Amino acid sequence: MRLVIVSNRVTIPERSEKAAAGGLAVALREALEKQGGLWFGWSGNVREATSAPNVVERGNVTYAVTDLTEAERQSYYLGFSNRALWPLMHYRLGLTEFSRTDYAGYLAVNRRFAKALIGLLRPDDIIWIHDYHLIPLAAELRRRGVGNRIGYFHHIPWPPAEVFGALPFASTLASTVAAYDLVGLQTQTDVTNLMGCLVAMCGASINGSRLRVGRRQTQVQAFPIGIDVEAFRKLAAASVRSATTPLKATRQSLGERKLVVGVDRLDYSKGIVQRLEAFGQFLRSHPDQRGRVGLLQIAPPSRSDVPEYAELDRQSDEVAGRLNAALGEFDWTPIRVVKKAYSRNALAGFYRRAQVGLVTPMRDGMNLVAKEYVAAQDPADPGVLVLSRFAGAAHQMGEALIVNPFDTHEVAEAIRTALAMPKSERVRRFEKLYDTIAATDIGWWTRSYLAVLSGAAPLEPEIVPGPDKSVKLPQGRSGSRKPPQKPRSAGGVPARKLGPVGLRGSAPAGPQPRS
Ligand code: ADQ
Repeated sequence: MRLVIVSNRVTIPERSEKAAAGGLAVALREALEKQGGLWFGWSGNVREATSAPNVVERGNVTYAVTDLTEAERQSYYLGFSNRALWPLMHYRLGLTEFSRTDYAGYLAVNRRFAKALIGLLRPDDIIWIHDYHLIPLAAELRRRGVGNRIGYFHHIPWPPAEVFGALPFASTLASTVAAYDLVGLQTQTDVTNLMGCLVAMCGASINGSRLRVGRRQTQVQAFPIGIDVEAFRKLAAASVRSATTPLKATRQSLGERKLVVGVDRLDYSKGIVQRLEAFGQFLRSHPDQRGRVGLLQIAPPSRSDVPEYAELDRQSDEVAGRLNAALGEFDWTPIRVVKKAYSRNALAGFYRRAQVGLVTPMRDGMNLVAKEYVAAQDPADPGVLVLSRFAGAAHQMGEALIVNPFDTHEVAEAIRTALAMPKSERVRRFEKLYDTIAATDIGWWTRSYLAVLSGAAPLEPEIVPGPDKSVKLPQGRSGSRKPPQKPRSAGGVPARKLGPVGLRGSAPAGPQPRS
């Protein structure tokens, strides 16, 4: 059975390039390499006219990429995907810009992708489609007679029907989800919301985790995405010894001062401006802390062509400048905002050096930074994670300090609590968090999803528990620092039923572009 992955953006690796550690792209590439496969999507290039996909072989993986025209990029990518679906799915109706032209462009690109993909498919392929750019792709494939198993993973939140229903043509778009055999979401809340949309808008009926719309039956389950915990742990440990990473320079420039770190794409969903304000509030409420701790916010710009992102760029500069002017001293700058991407080695070093990881999105599908921060800590003297309750990660990571990012005072007090937390308490929380993320790492995620999609694993309605309960872990895998004491019931598909997907190597520089 060949695996076919479809995602908005596809980067063809150089011939000599080894798999880099960490990201989703790497985990997917390894899954493809393991069983042989095809990766299809947008090349990232824009051309005046599009032609047949460019097909490139790398080992047993075939990459097939197609360009977009400028009109397609505007309507499908910048318009409907990033100005309508992205804010809508993040519960930001005020920022949602709908245009019929963009929607038509979105559907047309999905149709074009379906036509191009069909020419490359084999009868026994299983097809795994990723993210909100491509929701109607399976429906387009089915219309053209494709009967293969097709799965979809939605990386961002799915909002309740009252929010999703504000989108013109919401029910048409929602109904296309029924063309999939398996729909994966990050949390049980997202599962409930998607099911609610399909019931309210398409008359779906639900039986456990199965959803029926007309004659089609779809399995809808939560698969919380993870990171390559072991690789990240090693990178962070190595960063301490390295004489060249930015960590050394950070050490020199900070001296004995404590560090709070935030790492995000510059995106309004990540709550960066609110976080800066909360740090300012913390320094105002606790003047004894001035000069003793600094915030490093790493935030490379993304989607700068979208006006809301350009505005956020300006706003974050303005807020950081205002707070630094009001609270700084001649020898201490409270907030440093660095708008560039770093290598994973450097990020791991920053996480390791920081006493507090501040991960406070207003809404987030999962948030991998929360997991990276924990993976990078020194087990003997770990830092504290402050985590938004609106990140999918909060469903698994209850031992973090969970905050409401809309409440500046609460976040400010959590920073204070984190900085003052005794070591025994920090170690206790860290150990639980680490065990959770190690047991549900990126290899677990890929295996679990593909086992259900391919029909090798039983469909399990309770694959992941609901909000605010800590996740039930599957039996430990080699990445786990401390294997669970007792065998626990599956937080997903039992590990023994899943084929191994090893992850190794070192890491891509910079964030993966949101595909
Ligand atoms: P994103 O919105 O991109 O992903 P996130 O999960 O935080 O958000 O992943 C960002 C990645 O980019 C992390 O691996 C991080 O290390 C990296 N990164 C961020 N800033 C960086 C910098 N300055 N330099 C280098 N790397 C940087 C979407 C959803 C999330 C979901 C993921 C995966 O929005 O909710 O967790 O997909 O499903």
